[in-house]
Amino acid sequence: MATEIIKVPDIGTSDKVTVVEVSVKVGDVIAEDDTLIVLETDKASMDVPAPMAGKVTKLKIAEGDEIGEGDEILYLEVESASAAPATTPAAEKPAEKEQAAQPETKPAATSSSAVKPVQVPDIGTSDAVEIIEVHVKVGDMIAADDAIVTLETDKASMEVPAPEGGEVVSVKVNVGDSVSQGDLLIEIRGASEGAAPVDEKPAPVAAVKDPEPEVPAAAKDVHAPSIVSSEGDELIRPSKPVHAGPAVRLLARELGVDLAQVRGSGPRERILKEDLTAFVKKKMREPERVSAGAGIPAVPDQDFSKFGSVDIVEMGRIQQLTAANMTRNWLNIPHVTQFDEADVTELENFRNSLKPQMEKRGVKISPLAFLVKACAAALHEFPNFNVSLMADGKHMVQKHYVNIGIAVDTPNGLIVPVIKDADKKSIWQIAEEIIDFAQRGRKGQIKSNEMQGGCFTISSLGGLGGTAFTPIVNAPEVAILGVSKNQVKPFWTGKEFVPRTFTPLSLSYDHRAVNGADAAKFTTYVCEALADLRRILL
Ligand code: CAO
Repeated sequence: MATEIIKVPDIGTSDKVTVVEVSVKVGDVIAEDDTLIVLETDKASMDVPAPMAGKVTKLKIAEGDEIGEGDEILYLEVESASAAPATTPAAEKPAEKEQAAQPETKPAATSSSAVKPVQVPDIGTSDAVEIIEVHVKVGDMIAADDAIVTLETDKASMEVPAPEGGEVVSVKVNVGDSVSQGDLLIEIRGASEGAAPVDEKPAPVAAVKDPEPEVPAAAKDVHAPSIVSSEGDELIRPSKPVHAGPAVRLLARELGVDLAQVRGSGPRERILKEDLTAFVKKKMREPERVSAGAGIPAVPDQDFSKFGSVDIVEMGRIQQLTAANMTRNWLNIPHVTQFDEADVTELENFRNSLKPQMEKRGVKISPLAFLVKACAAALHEFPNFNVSLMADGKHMVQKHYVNIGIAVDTPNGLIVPVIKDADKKSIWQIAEEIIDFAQRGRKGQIKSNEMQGGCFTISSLGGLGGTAFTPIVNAPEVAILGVSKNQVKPFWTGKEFVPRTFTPLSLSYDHRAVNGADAAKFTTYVCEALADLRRILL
């Protein structure tokens, strides 16, 4: 064991530069080329890579220090004193250059096995592609499938794996070289004579990238301090040490991304540019799902195919809009739901008595038409339900018209066409409009202007079932009435139980606009109006 003093290499300037990141700590076992520190001037940032592998025993600098060429960075405990001179700047010691200059038959090991060439395999293109990383050096013992080099086109980056294990006896390429199929990459001395012939080349492992602008070439050179312009960017530094090149660090700072949150897919978990873009894309999609900038973490996607057969089905346009609106309303509105039951025994008797006229007119009056009328009257009685809150939090709009939306279930999703001036319309007119909306709604024929201008919404599940539910307020309205299925129940008159028919009502309201006492008064009024329609005339 020997201790090497690692110093700041030639960084292309005689000025002092700032240490913006110390990427290692005492006790870390590092590999050659691991980033030790990141330096930054007001114009550029640069990685200083380790010139050799070893264990960090002492740190001589800290973040914020101003340092220059020749200053001590750290002490490294290395295997033997024959390691590269500690004062050799990393920039002047790109391992590949030395290796490329070495004779191919350099006796790097005692094995008598034959030396075999490893060439660029079929990479799916006849064009020359750039080497962005060389993962091996002379003397390395590598296993079959270990990455030798990483190639990069504008569409993909790919690792070329070793066809067999053995000792690297020469490296023929450097970072930045352009190579194509058949070019010699390295030579290895096979672990055994019986190993598979090296020309049986495994396919390169490709990672498809988005066709986005290339990072500066300097950023790809991981062996020398790389300098890229960072003029004008906001200084956002990783919250913990990460492996990433200067171009990726620069881009992260420009985008305001903490690289510590990005998972690196490169060698030794090095963060590549595509890792950063994938991270940003994912983050950009998240706010759409939470709406209104609520900052609530999105529910992450899962691979459900692990549990059984699945299909990915695109949601329809109406379904997507409904989802966005429901989320917005649910997150923005403090909801409270008031429950009540309306005794509709007499009303149902009256409605049934109208059946001959319904047949004659060809218009069926469902209980919903009476509910619309009762709610229209209630909005007159309680105008504080006929408002919309303004975004400034200081004003509200008081409406002097009564338009009532009806939630209609259609094959494409939920729509809410509006009965305009419901307070001025007869039960027959309201019933006709409901039937028309239901029929045209299911054919997708409701126009968008027919779904605008509502003051209050009724969502009736009375034809379907249920005893109560909590509807979501249809903003900018401040209340919605949920209607469930009529039930015949025993009612105590004071002397005896008699069967009566009740409609369950669920009034959800925006508690910023309406208080609980008003809600109780509102539902009580609706119940009384349904129990005796003459009240509406008062
Ligand atoms: N109790 C018992 N029966 C009821 C009832 C109630 N509260 N309300 C309606 N019914 C009956 C009707 O009288 C009709 O009976 P007949 O077939 O014997 O005549 C039957 O239920 C079906 O009514 P309908 O649904 O055709 O008519 P409607 O006027 O009650 O409702 C419409 C029309 C368009 C609102 C409705 O079809 C619909 O789409 N409802 C779904 C609304 C929805 O999805 N809401 C949830 C939104 S998410 O909050």
